[in-house]
Amino acid sequence: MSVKTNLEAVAQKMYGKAIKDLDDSQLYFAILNMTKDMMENKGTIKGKKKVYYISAEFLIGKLLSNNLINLGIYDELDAALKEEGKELSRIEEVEPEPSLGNGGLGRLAACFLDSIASLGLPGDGIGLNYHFGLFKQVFKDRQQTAEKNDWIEDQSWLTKTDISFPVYFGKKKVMSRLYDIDVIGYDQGMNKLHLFDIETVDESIVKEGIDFDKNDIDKNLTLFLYPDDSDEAGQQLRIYQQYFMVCNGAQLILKEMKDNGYDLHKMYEHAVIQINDTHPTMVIPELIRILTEEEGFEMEEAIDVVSKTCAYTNHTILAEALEKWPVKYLQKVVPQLMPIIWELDKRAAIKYDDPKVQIIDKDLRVHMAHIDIHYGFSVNGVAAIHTEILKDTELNHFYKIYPEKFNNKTNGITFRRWLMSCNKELAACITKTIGDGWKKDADELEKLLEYKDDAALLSEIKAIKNDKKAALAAYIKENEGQEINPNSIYDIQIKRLHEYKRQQMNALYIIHKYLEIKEGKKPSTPITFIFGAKAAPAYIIAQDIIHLLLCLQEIINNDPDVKDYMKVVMVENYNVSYAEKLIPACDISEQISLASKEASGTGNMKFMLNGAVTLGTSDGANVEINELVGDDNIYIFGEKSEQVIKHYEKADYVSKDFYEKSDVIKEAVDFITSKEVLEVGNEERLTRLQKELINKDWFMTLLDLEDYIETKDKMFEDFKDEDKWKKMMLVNIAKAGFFSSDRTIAEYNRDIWKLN
Ligand code: 26V
Repeated sequence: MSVKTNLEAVAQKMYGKAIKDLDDSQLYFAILNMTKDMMENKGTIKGKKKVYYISAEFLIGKLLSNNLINLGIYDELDAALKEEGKELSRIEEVEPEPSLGNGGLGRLAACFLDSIASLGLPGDGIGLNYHFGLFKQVFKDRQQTAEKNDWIEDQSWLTKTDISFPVYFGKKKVMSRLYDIDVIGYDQGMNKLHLFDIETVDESIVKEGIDFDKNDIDKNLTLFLYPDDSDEAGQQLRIYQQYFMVCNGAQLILKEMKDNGYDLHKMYEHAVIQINDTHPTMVIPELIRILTEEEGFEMEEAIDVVSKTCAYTNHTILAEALEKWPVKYLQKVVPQLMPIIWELDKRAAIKYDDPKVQIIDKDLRVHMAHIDIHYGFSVNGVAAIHTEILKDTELNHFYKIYPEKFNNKTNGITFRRWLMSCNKELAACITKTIGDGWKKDADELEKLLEYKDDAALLSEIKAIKNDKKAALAAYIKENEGQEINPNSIYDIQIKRLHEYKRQQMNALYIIHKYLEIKEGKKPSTPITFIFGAKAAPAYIIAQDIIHLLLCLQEIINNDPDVKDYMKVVMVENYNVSYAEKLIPACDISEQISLASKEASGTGNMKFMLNGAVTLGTSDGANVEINELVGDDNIYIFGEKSEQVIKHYEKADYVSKDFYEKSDVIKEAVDFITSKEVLEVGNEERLTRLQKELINKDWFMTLLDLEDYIETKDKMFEDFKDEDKWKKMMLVNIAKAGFFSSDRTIAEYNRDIWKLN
């Protein structure tokens, strides 16, 4: 049956109408239902052993376009709708975006599910069904405010199952409910994303913005992703969420083992649990608890079986991001788990007396990562340099004990979403040139290198970029009310707002450029600086940086001397869907974290794949991008990670010295509290930010600022050399194959999961 016939039947059944008579919303729901049915018909991917990817975040984004592509029916449906006077890309806009993740970590989990299914491997996700996900960002008075993101509709990708488990918080019992989202592989069968909800959840307790009673666990448990955890109730709610996730996950996994008739004593032959950062770490003591208390295991064997089943991925070296829960909190929320955690601590302490590898420290805090490392069989970092830093410094004491557990898995991205879906024109151009083998074997993109001197192809790629830039300009006009020049250079930094990612350094460059233009030094090509970033509500300095960016946007875009040469746009509520519009339109990809701090980054890979050139530090996966494209096709600046680590060890970085020694730096930093900025901005915020930069600057912005300015100026110069730039674009696309998450997952499977 053709897709059109199928859709016509669904439309008749749901609305008693023909396709052409449906409004956009009805048509979306008709397509949703048809697609869900078609996915179901593909059948589940099966095998002797299955991976469970357990994660507090799955930043899946909208699913329609991706599912249609993976089913292989996108083009057919697009054509069928056109015959009825409908536009599929418009219908896609109707879908609400779930925001079940903060950033890279959650998006990685979503890319991984796509690749696991696309490689035909049996593997399910396990997580939570947050009703409002991460907050929706709304700017008011040039400041960030937070509202709830209501994404669940009566009909959605979620399917309610009949699976429900009891979960105990001490003596308090709650019931869960499992919702599933089908994950269809590219030209493959289907896996599942299992999202657990609490039966008694109550959306009506959310008041102003994202405010709600943090103590009312029965009602609030699955309302939000990582609510503000700056206070005690917030932190405890996070422990409630984590335990709820792993307790359900453990029950589901054990149920599947039993349903399949597998021997729990050999569970590791049929299941591998990949623990995504430390948020799901409690799955280890929870499984041990169930096996000993309910399945008749001796402690020794339970620990052995669980340790052979669990593997851990580390995603950061930032100390403040490594979870250490006070024993007191765990004792209150999950008292049944504490005896197990004490037991695990005792056994580790008997074997190793180094205080650095203890699970429970002298201040009675439980180091979650230490549980994973002692009681899992694999520990991996997410980019080569990150894994080396883990082995050499952060986790060196563990590396000495367990060298065989450590391995690297450089992150990747799914090309289905980040090229085939968000940049169909470039995907088609590539296919026309080298065939479509790259869709299943991303390394084939290297064939493009043969066309390095093919003027026609280079121009075509540039023309596609220009079309994407025009489309983005229109979208930004419509959504942000800002007018940008589609012929300007698009310089884009989109990622969570954090001081280590150094949006503030970019802001200082912008100030520098603004002051230059005011003095009459005008750039020959206009530049548009684009930002997208949410900041944690309790992260004050991050909020201050957003404020500065919005002030600069106001001042610069309205200054008649300047606005024809540069503009600044901070887009509101940056999310996956926005990324899909921004990335194909980008010329310069900003990846400027302080070296050693960004574990990998994955935006850097998405930009590269879409023909942007990276301006970055030697950090995370930038290092591997550099190795692949060579020094001529990337712009690297700044202090190297070894030096940065030494600065921290010696505590010898003094930002004030840099501020006082350099006129360029001083001028830019001083401008933050200039008359112009104070006229539109909030004095308290701006002064606080300026003081932070001069007196602390923990992430060494001023150390790298001059090198950044010089390198960025060079890049803008080089942009004028069209032939050179077009070649750099091509090399970046051609070398991006390594960053396909299909490669990453194949490596996880080869080295860790061993599924077939
Ligand atoms: C979490 C927190 C929480 C509290 C305060 C500050 C802070 C700073 C960073 C984090 C990040 C936690 C883990 C994480 O999201 N890591 C990201 O994982 C991505 C996927 O591996 C990787 O590409 C990013 O570089 C890494 O930051």
